[in-house]
Amino acid sequence: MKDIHILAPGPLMPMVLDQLGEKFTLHRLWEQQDKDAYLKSVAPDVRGLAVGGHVKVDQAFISHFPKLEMVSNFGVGYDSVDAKYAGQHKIIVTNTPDVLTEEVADTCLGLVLMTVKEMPQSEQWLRAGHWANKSPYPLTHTTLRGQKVGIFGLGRIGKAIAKRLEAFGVEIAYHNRRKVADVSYPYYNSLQELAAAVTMLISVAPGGPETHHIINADVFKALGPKGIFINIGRGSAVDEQAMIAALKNKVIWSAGLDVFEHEPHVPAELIALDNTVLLPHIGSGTHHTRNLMGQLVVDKLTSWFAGKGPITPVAETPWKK
Ligand code: NAP
Ligand code: 8YV
Repeated sequence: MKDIHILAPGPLMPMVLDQLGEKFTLHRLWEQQDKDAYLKSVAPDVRGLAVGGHVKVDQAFISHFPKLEMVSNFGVGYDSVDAKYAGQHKIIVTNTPDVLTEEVADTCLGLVLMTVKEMPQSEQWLRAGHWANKSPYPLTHTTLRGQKVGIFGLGRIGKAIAKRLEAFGVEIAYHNRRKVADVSYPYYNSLQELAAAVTMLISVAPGGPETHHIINADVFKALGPKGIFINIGRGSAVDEQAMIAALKNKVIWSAGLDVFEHEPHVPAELIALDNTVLLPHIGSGTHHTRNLMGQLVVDKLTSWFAGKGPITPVAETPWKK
């Protein structure tokens, strides 16, 4: 397959780059001095892209590659790829579903407990010497007992989160665009109705234009002053300024966030608040799971260019070779 040219616009895990380099002719755009000139010279031959979420694969970028057949995305979320445009041009987009589901659900439950039980704040209390010199850490106002949890985005990861939450004995409800056939949790027709009905809202929804700022001031108002907001999905789904205002003004009680609107930049105002728990997008961040994701990125390109068809094409590009 050495006659097939693959471009990696940005860095990827070494195990991905090593395998792609062995199988294909791999171009490492980010390592080039004059990236524009390099792109111009290799683009006519490029048939596959291997990308991570840090690279914007929009219409303008895709248009560089007249022979492009596949975009292999490292991550289940592919909001950085214009899959609709790719679909219109018969370019397959693939992502990395399933292999990260349980890992991300584990992280979410950690974030839920950290936020509800103020674990980072209480650990800080100990480290600062307050336990010995001042007093025990104050009792928390929130508890998982009696919570009703609303999941926005009950897909693969959302269901794995719900399964874990069931073990904690909390009530669960959800909102998606469509009702899920194989669950009995109460369904709410709109995000706002869900927020009004629950005490904790967990967002596991994808990014992209359809969900952009969908979690806004009205949703936080509906969630209410005892409400806890958890985001493990995408930061772009949240109006971050509205969230900061809601946290500052106690429109909601607290938030636990793994994702942000302009990653890796987290607003100083959010960092300054003591009713937030902030994680640096570590949802799938273990060697175990990232290796599985990386292998999928390689396997998808290999399968396609070996004439074996696409593995897990996304909804916008569902066809076979
Ligand atoms: P999935 O199985 O496709 O689930 C997404 C769910 O969101 C589906 O149930 C879908 O249902 C719902 N949804 C999509 N668009 C919606 C909209 N506009 N309004 C309401 N509901 C909507 O995907 P997944 O594997 O669970 O992954 C979910 C997301 O988690 C990813 O896209 C990614 O952004 C994020 N993620 C984050 C991390 C992390 O490290 N923090 C790691 C992995 C994934 P309907 O189609 O019926 O609406
Ligand atoms: C990725 C994620 O690790 O899969 C996703 O959608 O958000 C994470 O699992 C991240 O996109 C890689 O940078």
